[in-house]
Amino acid sequence: MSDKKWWKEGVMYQIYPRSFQDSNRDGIGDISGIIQRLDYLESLGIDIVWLGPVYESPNDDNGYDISNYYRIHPEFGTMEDLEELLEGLHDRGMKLIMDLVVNHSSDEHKWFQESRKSKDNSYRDFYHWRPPAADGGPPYNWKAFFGGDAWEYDDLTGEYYLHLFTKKQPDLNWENPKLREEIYKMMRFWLDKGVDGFRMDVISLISKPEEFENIPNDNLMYAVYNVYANGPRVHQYLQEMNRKVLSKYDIMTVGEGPGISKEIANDYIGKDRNELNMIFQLDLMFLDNGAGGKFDPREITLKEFKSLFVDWDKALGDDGWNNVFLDNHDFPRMVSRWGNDGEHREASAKLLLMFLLTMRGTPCIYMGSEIGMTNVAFDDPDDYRDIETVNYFRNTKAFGGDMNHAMKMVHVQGRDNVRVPMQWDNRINAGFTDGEPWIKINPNYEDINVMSEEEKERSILEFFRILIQWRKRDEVLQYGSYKDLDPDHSKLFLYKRELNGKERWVCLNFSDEESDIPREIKGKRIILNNYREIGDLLKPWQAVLLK
Ligand code: ISL
Ligand code: CA
Repeated sequence: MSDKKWWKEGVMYQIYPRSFQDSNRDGIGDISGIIQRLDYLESLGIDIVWLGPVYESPNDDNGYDISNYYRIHPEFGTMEDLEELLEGLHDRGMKLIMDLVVNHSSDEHKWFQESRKSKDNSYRDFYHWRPPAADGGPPYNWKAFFGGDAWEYDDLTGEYYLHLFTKKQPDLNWENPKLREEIYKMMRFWLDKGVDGFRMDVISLISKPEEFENIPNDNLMYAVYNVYANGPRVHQYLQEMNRKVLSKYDIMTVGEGPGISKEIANDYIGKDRNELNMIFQLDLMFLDNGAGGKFDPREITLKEFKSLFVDWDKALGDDGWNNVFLDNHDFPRMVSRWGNDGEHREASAKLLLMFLLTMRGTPCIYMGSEIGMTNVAFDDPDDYRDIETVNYFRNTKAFGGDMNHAMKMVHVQGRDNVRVPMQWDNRINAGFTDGEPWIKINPNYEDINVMSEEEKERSILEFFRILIQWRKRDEVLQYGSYKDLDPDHSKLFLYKRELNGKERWVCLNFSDEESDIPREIKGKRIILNNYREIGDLLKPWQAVLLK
């Protein structure tokens, strides 16, 4: 059995601050808005809130471009608000994890402002600068995550700087010990305030190759897994960070890990590594990317989905610890992507929640999943806000691509699917704001909202609350071993959790069709079922937990 830790027993809940609750009618979610919803958060039974970035930022990438790590963006409130939120969560027995975005800063951060001034500025080496190629173009052929080149020319000094994300997100140079000390100092500032840990943005990318080289391939995922991630000194940096900062506090860390494969995951999170506690592995999120990237997706089968979880569980074993999630602020809504958000929305939303809360690993639920919120489909490109989507539309147009097709792809894959506001009730703007929201509301808010879920019997929300209570008082679900009982089945995900002779079975029908009841669960006692009963066949998206 894995060692006991509070962060293995807790349930995480992600808040995207811009879209949770507006409190001052400017149409932007803010910290005071979250404070107004503290009782709701408590009522869910969640333990750990992961708050997206609320630091000062020009918002090129909605706060993932930080211009001052010590200040709260005025649109989100003040430092006092943040302290009040922290206290409010602690009073209710919940913890707060902040987003730590230190692979890159904003180009408006004072470090970068200094760095670009001259080649001998004392901040020059806080970033990666290189002279142009012989033809004056970018020094290397690297591509950025959200389209275009990863090297940007700056005519102040006639050199290029590296940005793996937008050009307003220059990559920090971790080789520089002065930079590292600045980061550690900033981390201590937040930990000393009492925050309970960090979700570390793209932490797998902080160490760059010793020698930059061209990439023999223009597939972004190839670059991520083979060049951008897991650089030669990433473990040295994380061990140093752990020794100098993390180990001094009772906190948890989860590193976002694009490019970390299961074979090397325990190098980051293994017990004796003294680096991180968990990673968010992105293999599943990237699995459907086709040759043209995320906007060129392919179908994936349930078998692939299952084996990914099974293989990761096996690879981490009792040395590492998984984090289990099916969506976040970067990927489509889980019920739209992995379930059926039409006819079987309620059943499939419940099934996916049961999956999250019965797997081995700390579950992380994205806000709105507890009420089965779905993807959104705006008709007008101007209704989209996310820089990745905006760039994609722009590039499609520039290269004479099919805009209708692009729109369809955005409806399926775009990040704004999950960034539209939380749906609280059926009043105008879904109870999110009394002003003009920064992005349109999903028109289905009249049917899908917290208030109507609270009023309904056997709602998704009620199911979620019951599941959480089970998870929290059941050691078998927390620490028990995990075994897939029928890896080849094309519709069912059937697994067993086991601890000290106690067993739990989870039977999930991941399909729009009925399915046979597996013999393994016959005669077992039902703990929780997303249908009223269990007949001779499993219903579409039926989910049953048994003992
Ligand atoms: O969003 C993605 C694909 O559409 C991912 O590839 C994403 O870029 C990757 O998971 C890293 O994400 C994190 O860092 C980005 C930021 O835009 C994301 O919101 C954040 O979660 C840069 O900071
Ligand atoms: Ca506001």
